[in-house]
Amino acid sequence: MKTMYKFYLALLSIAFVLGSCGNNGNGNGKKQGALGTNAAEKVYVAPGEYDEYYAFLSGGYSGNLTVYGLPSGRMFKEIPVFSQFPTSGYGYSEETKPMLETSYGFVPWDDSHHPDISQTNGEVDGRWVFINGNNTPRIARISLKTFETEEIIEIPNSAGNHSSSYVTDNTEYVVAGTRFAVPVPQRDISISEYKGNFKGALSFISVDPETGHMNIKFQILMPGFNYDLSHPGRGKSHGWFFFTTYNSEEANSLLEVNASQNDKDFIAAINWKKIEEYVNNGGGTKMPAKYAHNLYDESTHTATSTMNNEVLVVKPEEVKGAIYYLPTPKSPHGCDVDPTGEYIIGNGKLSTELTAHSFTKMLDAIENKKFDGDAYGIPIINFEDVTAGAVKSGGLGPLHTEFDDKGNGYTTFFISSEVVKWKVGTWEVIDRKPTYYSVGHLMIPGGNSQKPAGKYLVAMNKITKDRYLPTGPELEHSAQLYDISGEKMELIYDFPTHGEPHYAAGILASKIKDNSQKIYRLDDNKNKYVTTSQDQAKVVREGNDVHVYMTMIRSHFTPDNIEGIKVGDKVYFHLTNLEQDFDVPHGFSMIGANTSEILVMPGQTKTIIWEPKKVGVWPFYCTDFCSALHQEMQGYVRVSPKGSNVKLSWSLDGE
Ligand code: RUQ
Ligand code: CUA
Repeated sequence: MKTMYKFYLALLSIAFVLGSCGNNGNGNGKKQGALGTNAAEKVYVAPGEYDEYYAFLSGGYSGNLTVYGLPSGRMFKEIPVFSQFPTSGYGYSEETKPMLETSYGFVPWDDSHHPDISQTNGEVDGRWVFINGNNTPRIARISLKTFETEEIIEIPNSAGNHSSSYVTDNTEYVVAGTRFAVPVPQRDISISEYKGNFKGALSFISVDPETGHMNIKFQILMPGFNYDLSHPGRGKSHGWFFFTTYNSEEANSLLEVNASQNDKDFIAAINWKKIEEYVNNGGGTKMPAKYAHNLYDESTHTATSTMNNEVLVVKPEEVKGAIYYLPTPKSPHGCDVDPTGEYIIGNGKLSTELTAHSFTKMLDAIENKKFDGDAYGIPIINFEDVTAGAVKSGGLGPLHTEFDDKGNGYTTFFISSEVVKWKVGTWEVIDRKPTYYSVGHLMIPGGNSQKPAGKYLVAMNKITKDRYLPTGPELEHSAQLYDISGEKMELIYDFPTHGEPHYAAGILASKIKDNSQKIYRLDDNKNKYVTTSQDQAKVVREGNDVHVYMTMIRSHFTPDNIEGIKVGDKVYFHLTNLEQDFDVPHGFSMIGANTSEILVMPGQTKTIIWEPKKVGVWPFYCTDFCSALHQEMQGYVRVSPKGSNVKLSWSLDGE
């Protein structure tokens, strides 16, 4: 077994060298592509025209989500999710700080991996996008009306929340699976007792069809393997969910060797409908678990964080006939289901082949008990009785697969740096195109649904090297856009991405565009500290706390002069932007404030705190160039010594 492993390693490194050399020709390949075809025309979106698709790329270690247009590759927005974000003040303003609360306290950073758009009847519907925080396990829901993070729920009993956050055909559930097995409940035990004692929790989070609100409906406590990626069954297999596993060896050290011993690991097939029925009838056990649930209320512009104290857990043996293991070669990474729901593709990352399991064969094998033993009581379906075939591509290191609308699959190969197109059902390879370099995920708009759009494919590459002008040792990752409308794929564009995009989700622009919110209506603003007109602006002292109810409109603040503030005070600036006009934010910046500035959208209220440290007269100003007289949008705060008797006073409009 060891020698087998060494053989793979050798194979991998040779291939990597070959791959790299082959690609080192720099711009040459690109020039041929661009000059040899009408590639430029295909990606050109003329000034004033719109892109055809939105693409939402995860930001990886930025913790955020970025929004691009396809085919232009133009970046429209970075949406802060699991990170404090200076550009908008998310996670800095008093209203949004609760979004980043967890059972570990305030955790203003994470590693975001897999965005997935909500679906109705197996089609992406453009209402929300979900994304996972990998490090401190969380799932976020982002509104595609406001493009703001509206909800974050922490996932207990989980670690390395990686096989997440994929949604079912009608967004009944968004799923989160643990990559690292951990003791459940967490306790002080020796790591060497891993085997048999650690568990892998798979969480099914229900989504309210109206509000989108998330709730952990149940967690399945699976054997302690590593649950790497997942995808829902769809169409005929709707009601099932599939998760790849590796480390079925349950090793706890030197995993690169010890977790590569078994020839096959598993795809876990979970009949969630069956388990849902079980818990709806009172099944499962409530166990104590602390996890935060953070919700942003659009009418108060304010988030709240609630700590939950228990979660419903289900052990596999409690629900007979709901969970099976499908043997899958060589530490599979991606777990992808074709648009019909018939085929479940395992991308064995130490393999050269892809394994296609058949849902129909799986049901038949279950019915006729074609099992090959079990793992901790979970039946293992006999390999021959569940596989439908293999894609023998000759590529190395398959990671992820997506599908088009014409019965083709597209798989990325990390080591041989390529995308391979193959036919679903016959498994023959149709085309292959190099990527530059080391491609991870790929995305076809609507890819995780019954209705993918077979026009563009975005390859998300891990290594950029010489694709762009150098920017020091660190380069942004590179995405590459392929036209997949024809028989052969055509590379038509390169564009840099921000952070490390893992997965992405794409959707026709027309499904989002007209629903996108333009302003917050002032008369709907229910923020506790809202000031709806300038004559209501005021300054209120409560002991050492001073509340400034301030308005902003082109091109002044009300009040713009405040006196009677003292060293040692805590000044709350409650800022309301009175504009009711699309795209006219105002910013607020106060010298010495440890949150530099805050951006307030039309009709919105936000609060920042300033603790004056020094006596003097200190200016503030608007940070967003909002009108010809933006530079005049400024004011002063007079700060007197502690104990001074300068009276609290402020200027109102026209006084
Ligand atoms: S992973 S490059 Cu975090 Cu989705 Cu496969
Ligand atoms: Cu308001 Cu600049």
